[in-house]
Amino acid sequence: MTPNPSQALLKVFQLLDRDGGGVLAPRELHKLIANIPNLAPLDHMSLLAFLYESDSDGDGCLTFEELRSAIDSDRLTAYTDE
Ligand SMILES: [Ca+2]
Repeated sequence: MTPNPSQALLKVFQLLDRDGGGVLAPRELHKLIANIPNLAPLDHMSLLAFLYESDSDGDGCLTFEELRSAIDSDRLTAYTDE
């Protein structure tokens, strides 16, 4: 059985969202990306660019929905693919 990537992502998201605020700050996002299997680590500038592009409400943090739609649209792999 293949785990649902969305479920796995939600699990990591909740682990890292320590205050339960429902959003990830850039530092937390960095840890999350480091925990996604088969994904190359993202350097800081790429991470910030990804965050900026994915942050649809512009609050500087990513909600799970913002993150999931970014990953669903393969925007993240565009940053990690060489
Ligand atoms: Ca946001």
